[in-house]
Amino acid sequence: MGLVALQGCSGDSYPQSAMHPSSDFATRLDDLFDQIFWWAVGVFVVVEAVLIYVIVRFRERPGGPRPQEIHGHVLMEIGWTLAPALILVAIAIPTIQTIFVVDRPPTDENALVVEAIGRQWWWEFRYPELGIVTANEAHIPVGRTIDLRLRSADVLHSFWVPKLGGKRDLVPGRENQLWFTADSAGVYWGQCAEYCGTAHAWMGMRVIADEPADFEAWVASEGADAVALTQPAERAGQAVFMSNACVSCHRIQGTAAVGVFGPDLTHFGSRLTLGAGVLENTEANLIRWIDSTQHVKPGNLMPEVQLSDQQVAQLAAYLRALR
Ligand code: HEC
Ligand SMILES: [Cu+2]
Repeated sequence: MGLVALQGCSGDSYPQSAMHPSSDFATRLDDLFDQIFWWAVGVFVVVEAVLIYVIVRFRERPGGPRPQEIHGHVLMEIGWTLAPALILVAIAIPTIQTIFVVDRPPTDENALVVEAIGRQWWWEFRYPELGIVTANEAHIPVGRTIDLRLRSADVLHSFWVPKLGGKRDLVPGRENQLWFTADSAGVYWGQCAEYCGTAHAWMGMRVIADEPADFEAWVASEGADAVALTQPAERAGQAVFMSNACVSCHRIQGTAAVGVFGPDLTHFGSRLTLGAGVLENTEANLIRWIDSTQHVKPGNLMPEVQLSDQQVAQLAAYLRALR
């Protein structure tokens, strides 16, 4: 689209830009934005052209006659009242149309229900039809309508994945809905867009749109229990996890860990990020997270548990094995 050409940027370098839409919803918003943008460009050009013309044409010249002073010009006043009013009507019509279109319930009977629950300061995703619970990264199939149910576990949050759709508030005590169909596979970045406390700026998410076959594979592995461990360090890490406070806040399906206060970690090792997008999910970053989570993401609701360096390394080996 036009603005992209002006900025000279590519879609990949701006993973969170509403100007590179990848869903029906986001495309409609982007089209609307384009229309308003070009109206604004037109107004700017006309106003500046008239202004420059008048400055040059009617400037005071040395020795020349003083410009004639006039008061009121009925035709011009009608003109500059009517023209903006008509432009506003021209903008209002597609705006209202877009509001109705994106608000219309999906016609796709095959729509996939995904519950997105905002929490201070991370996202929980549930797939009630598939029996899956995960955090911060939602996988969705390309080409199938996603019927998002938005809820909050505590305060106001707002769901916003600019390339797919949003913003829509998550309000405690009520359920909001949002629909979109992703049109191409990719990793789409999102962000909580309603101030929700200390770590609000660190409340990111990823929506990963998979081709249908990849999505099926993800469902099969994500719905299953945590994988069997192979390495001694992983087993040692599991023992550390189960004998410390971790177990009371996190759930790892198929183990004794059934906590629900923090993110579900059943398949944590297959996630791209940790801490709601704060860090890439690498071994070194995971060690930093466990060791000094309050330094990595100040104010977040996970406490720093006193552990030896060896225990932290074992925990990291264990959690990264959970694929
Ligand atoms: C009091 C509850 C609590 C305890 C105890 C706790 N956590 Fe957490 N944990 C959380 C919360 C809440 C988050 C989400 C933090 C955020 O992103 O804002 C979290 C996030 C995490 C994450 C990142 C998950 C993701 O997908 O981003 C990992 C990994 C983790 N915890 C591991 C551990 C380990 C290992 C222990 C034990 C040493 C532990 N936690 C103890 C509450 C807890
Ligand atoms: Cu939030």
